Amino acid sequence: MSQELVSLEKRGPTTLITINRPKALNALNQNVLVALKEALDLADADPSVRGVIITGAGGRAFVAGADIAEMVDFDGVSSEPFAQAGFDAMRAAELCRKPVIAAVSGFALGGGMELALACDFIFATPESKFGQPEVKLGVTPGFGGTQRLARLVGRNKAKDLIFSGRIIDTEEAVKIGLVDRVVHADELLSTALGYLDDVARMGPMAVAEAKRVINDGTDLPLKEGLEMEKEAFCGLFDSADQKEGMQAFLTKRAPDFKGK
Ligand code: CO8
Repeated sequence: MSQELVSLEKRGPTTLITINRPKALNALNQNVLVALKEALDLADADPSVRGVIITGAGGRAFVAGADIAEMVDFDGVSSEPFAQAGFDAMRAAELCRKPVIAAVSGFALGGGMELALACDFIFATPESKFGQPEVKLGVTPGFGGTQRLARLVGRNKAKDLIFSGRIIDTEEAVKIGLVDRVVHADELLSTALGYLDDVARMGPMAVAEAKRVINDGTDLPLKEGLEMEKEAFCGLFDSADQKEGMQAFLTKRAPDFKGK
């Protein structure tokens, strides 16, 4: 993995993934996208990891978008591997069986906002800025913005942001349901780490299943989503974690979950 572009650090039960191109405001080029997917896959596969934070180096930007210098000469065919690398990296965040928080300090624009949208939560500072400015460059969002943004904030609000390409501040981003938590920049990481420390005390299989059923089930008709939930719920009764969690409650002690 290109350690210099994407760094990985273990902080207690959490993997901190930092996109590290601060001079280009952490713009996503193909190498960053590949390294990001690798980092997320590693975190997903490691049972000692119970949560993930993605952030950007330098404080000025989470990610200011896909790398415009790398894309400028693409045509319809040569753009495909880049689009696929973005698709794969964003899907890796979405499919990761641990909660993933985007810790956004500064700009989250274009592909940067799309990366944040693929995470489970967006924690931001009062100074963060969000937007899908792709139409200013003559393209649409290409890493999931039309789909994930519309599902999160509604079709018309997504159209407003995407058609106008306007940049919004954290206050508006909270109002439309894009940002989950606002904290001062110097407390951004510690707040995200603290949240994931709390989740790490829960049953990991239960958290993973809840994430999967919410992500996949809410795109289905209600009846099918409810069936999916029922299957996941019953399936967890075959786990040692369910026995441990319920026995711990009944014997008034803290559970010791093994993720099995
Ligand atoms: N790509 C490449 N370089 C970038 C990017 C970017 N997205 N954003 C910033 N940079 C670079 C600048 O070129 C500059 O480099 P240099 O110092 O060498 O000139 C450096 O970062 C600092 O940027 P600025 O000097 O522009 O800093 P400002 O504070 O003046 O402005 C902004 C900050 C407002 C964030 C400004 O940099 C900006 O508008 N950036 C571009 C934002 C944007 O349009 N993002 C969307 C990109 S398109 C996209 O993400 C599509 C995703 C799907 C792709 C699918 C592909 C098939």
